[in-house]
Amino acid sequence: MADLKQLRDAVLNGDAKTAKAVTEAALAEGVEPMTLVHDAMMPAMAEVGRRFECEEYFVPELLLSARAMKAALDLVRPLLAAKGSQPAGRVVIGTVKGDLHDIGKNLVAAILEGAGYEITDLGVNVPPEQFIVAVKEKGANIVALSALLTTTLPAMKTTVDAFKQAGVRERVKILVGGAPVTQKYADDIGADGFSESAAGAVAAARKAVAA
Ligand code: B12
Repeated sequence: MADLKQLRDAVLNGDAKTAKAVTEAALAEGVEPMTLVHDAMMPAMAEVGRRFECEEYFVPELLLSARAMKAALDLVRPLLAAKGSQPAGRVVIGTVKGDLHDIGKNLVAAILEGAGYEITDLGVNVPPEQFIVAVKEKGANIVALSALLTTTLPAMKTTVDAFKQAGVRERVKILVGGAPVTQKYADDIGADGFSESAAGAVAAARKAVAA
């Protein structure tokens, strides 16, 4: 029987080896990949965040937990990928300039991929120009921006503005997300969509494209 608590504890304790082994075993037993993400990995990261906020955890613990989460997520991501040949849309995704957080962004990428979108993941600390070049190269119709720091939120606006200045703003729908991002902020900077969760990203993408 797959032990979701063991996976949750492994991420919480920064034990990448166990996180990977438990994920492998659970998938082999036929546990739904999204169950692992929603019922074990995300609650674990929420608890990591809580511990960090009340100074029970510090940056080294955060890094270890992030690494354990990534080890588990790497096994799940390919299984979320759609089997259809025609993509639902082409998405360029990245964490904005100055920001190194990528766990939420990776989840959003995995879930969009699972919904049939073709994903180009530019990684973290991505300057506006790099998003623009990738959109042109890939013929993308959606850009997804992630930010986790209040200090990097303005980089979302800078990125939206750079698309306008480059004359390619009309070509794409821009989605924004990350813990400090709100619907109001998304509206203020002229983004086309927002979701506070990875699960809501698919609906946000569909809504933005249909608008
Ligand atoms: C893990 C972590 C780290 C790790 C990151 C590892 C990694 N590979 O990502 C490390 C240790 C590197 C780190 C570093 C720092 N961190 Co940090 N970190 C966190 C922590 C604990 C968890 C973040 C996380 O992964 N959450 C889990 C994911 C699943 O949630 P999420 O990112 O919010 O994403 C979800 C949604 O927001 C949404 N979403 C996300 N992106 C997008 C995009 C789109 C388009 C859409 C639609 C949706 C969407 O979907 C996701 C899934 O549901 C948070 C605390 C917290 N409670 O959030 C602090 C936190 C974000 N960090 C913080 C800080 C201060 C830092 C540092 C400055 C610390 C330091 N003194 O060095 C550095 C900054 C480095 C940098 N330049 O970026 C602060 C930010 C405070 C603020 N208001 O700005 C937080 C809030 C902790 C705190 N309370 O102090 N951090």
